Amino acid sequence: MPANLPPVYHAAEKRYRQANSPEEKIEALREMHAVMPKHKGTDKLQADIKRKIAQLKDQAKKAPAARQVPQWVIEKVGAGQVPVIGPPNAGKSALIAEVTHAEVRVAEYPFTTQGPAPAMMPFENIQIQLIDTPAWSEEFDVGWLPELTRRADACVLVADLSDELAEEMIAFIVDHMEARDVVLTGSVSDEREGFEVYVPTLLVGNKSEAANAGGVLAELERRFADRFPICVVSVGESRGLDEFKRALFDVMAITRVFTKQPGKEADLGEPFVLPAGSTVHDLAAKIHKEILASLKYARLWGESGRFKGQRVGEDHVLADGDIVELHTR
Ligand SMILES: Nc1nc2c(ncn2[C@@H]2O[C@H](COP(=O)(O)OP(=O)(O)OP(=O)(O)O)[C@@H](O)[C@H]2O)c(=O)[nH]1
Ligand SMILES: [Mg+2]
Repeated sequence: MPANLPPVYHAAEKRYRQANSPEEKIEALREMHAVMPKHKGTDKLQADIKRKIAQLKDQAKKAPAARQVPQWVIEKVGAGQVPVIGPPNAGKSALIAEVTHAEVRVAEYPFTTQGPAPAMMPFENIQIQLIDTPAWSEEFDVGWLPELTRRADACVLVADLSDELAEEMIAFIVDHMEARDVVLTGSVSDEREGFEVYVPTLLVGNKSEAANAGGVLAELERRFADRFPICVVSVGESRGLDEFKRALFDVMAITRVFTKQPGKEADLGEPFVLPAGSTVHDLAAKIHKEILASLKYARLWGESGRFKGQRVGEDHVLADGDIVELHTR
């Protein structure tokens, strides 16, 4: 007998699948149970849900420590995860407050931020996940920052242009990351040496309105211009923030692609986000493995095509803004 489950059931089921904690899972399962029609066709499903709730309750009671994930493991959402790192008082939190809608603590005293805090930054048609982090300096070693950065898609290093020691502070962080096999670098690279991970990084000089900012910036440029793109802002005076967003997007090396159905208009809402250099094959794989398996060819509108509606194969490399029509067998 078909179960005929209502939309509210499917919504709760989706919540269940996306839940991170047993408590959230139990809540979603209870909702699923409450809203499902009770008849012969759903007997087995009802029993399954009750059993699952009982198991989760058991788990939650037995091993509260075992399910704890480290605080620096933050679920990735949006087009990429980007920790914002730097010495005390550089304006990391202030920058995040300016470019996202998140409420973060900004204060005159150092070490204001204690744990990692995610916030979404809208950029054109995508959202980039910034993570506010505690200051890292000689006085205070944040042991988990390299771990967070290792898993990240890019990194923002914030220097304080009003601080004569800015160059040393940034060098301290870069060196200590490297000692933990996290290499902050300007552009994405496929090179791998042993356990080393390369993280594309943007260096931001903040407080550019400060009297001594020019000199401090010159020092930073002398040391790091070959290594990182450098972007100069004044969060206090809301200067350079659009350039910051664009520079971060560039460093992330993202390709945004839209899809369309044959004979229909393209859906220009939310793009698929792929690493630069991705192919038609990669796009199909990202959408669904069945689409990938039955892919015949694609038609293409945009930068990477020679003409509108050009027919291309799986290996065709996509460009930012391309519109792709996938044809399957
Ligand atoms: N003059 C000036 N001050 C700024 C600017 N941006 C931020 N500040 C100030 O710098 C101080 C530190 O800002 P925060 O955003 O808390 O700095 P943080 O890097 O998050 O500091 P911690 O969390 O303690 O590591 C605050 O008093 C801000 O108002 C700027 O562009 N110019
Ligand atoms: Mg802070």
